[in-house]
Amino acid sequence: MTTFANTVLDNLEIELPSWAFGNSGTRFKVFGTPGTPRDVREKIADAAMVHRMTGLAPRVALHIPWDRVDDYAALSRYAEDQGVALGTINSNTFQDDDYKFGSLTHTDKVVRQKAIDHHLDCIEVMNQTGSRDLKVWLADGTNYPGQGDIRGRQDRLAESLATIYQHVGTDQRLVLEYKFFEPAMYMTDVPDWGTSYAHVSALGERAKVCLDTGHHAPGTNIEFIVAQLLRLGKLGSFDFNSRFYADDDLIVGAADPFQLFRIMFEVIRGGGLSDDSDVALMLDQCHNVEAKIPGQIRSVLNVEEMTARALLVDGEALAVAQDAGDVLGANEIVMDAFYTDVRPMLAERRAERGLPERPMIAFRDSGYRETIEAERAGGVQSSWGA
Ligand code: PSV
Ligand code: MN
Repeated sequence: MTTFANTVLDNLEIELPSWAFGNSGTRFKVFGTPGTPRDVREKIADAAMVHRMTGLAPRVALHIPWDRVDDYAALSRYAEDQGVALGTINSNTFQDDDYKFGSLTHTDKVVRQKAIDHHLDCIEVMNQTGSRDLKVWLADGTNYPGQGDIRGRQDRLAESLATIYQHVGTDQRLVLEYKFFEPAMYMTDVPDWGTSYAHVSALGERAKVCLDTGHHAPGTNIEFIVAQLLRLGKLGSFDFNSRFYADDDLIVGAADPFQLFRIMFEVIRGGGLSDDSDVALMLDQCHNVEAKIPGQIRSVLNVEEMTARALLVDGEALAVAQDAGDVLGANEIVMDAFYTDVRPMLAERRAERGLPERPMIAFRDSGYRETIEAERAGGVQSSWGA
């Protein structure tokens, strides 16, 4: 590993979503799992275990109201005692009857104000937890042509976001996530990076785009979007996951590790992992049938592995081949890096840093799973939505 590669890997931090530790599923079935957290503290404890095993996941993102508590300062202290910090605060305007026809875009001023107030509450939570980022994802959109006035909805969205942004502190940021479908099926109000970019650019410096890897049409060149947003200084954060058909929220890098490699290559190329970068890497995943804690460990390891492989690309040789019009030569340089097995090197690196060489095995042998299964008997298991 070069010194540059080591520095980049040292800068790698992947934030975990609290909701990954709760039960989740599809509209067909949510399976319960022994040991599932019953509250946000137990979710944080599980996230801290992922960090102890990997050294890669020092923060936990919360979703409000799923993770609502009376005392956020106390929750922060609890997280600190566990060895992690609280991270991004995700707003939620998609599970309330009032938002059936929209939230920040709603035609009714009263509903719009309710959605704005929810975001102001989230900022208040951030003030208490010391979180930097407010992540906004909206379920707003329409199902049928003519159902809503596309342009009017954009205008109301811009106005609502501007009101929220006025309350974002000088050390805080607003990141606006896009998604091209679901739950609205004809049109969503923030469908793509361009729309998110237009809105955050109008807001100001501390507003950026959140790129969820699962929110693109099949065949979309996501690494292009990464390169462009970094170039424009507007890539705020990632929600990492992987998908086959829809927003499947599967383990990042599971379906297409090569895509993750290509994304990480552009992140590094654009300075997204340099010392002064403010790009946040976060997972946004659910584990429907696999064990949750190892699911998260696997996920952060996948990001680490593809980052390490991307760092093996010989940048100088690549530039020479590109400039010479050596199409296949350039491609081979990239593929050589992708096909290199970095796992032994990363295991060695972990050992040097006092971390388990093989985190998946270390977790299995730790007894943590057996302990939480025994301890977390009774109560109501958390699930997506609580
Ligand atoms: C929407 O599909 C999304 O990606 C947003 O980030 C939500 O906050 C999250 O999923 C909930 O899982
Ligand atoms: Mn997301």
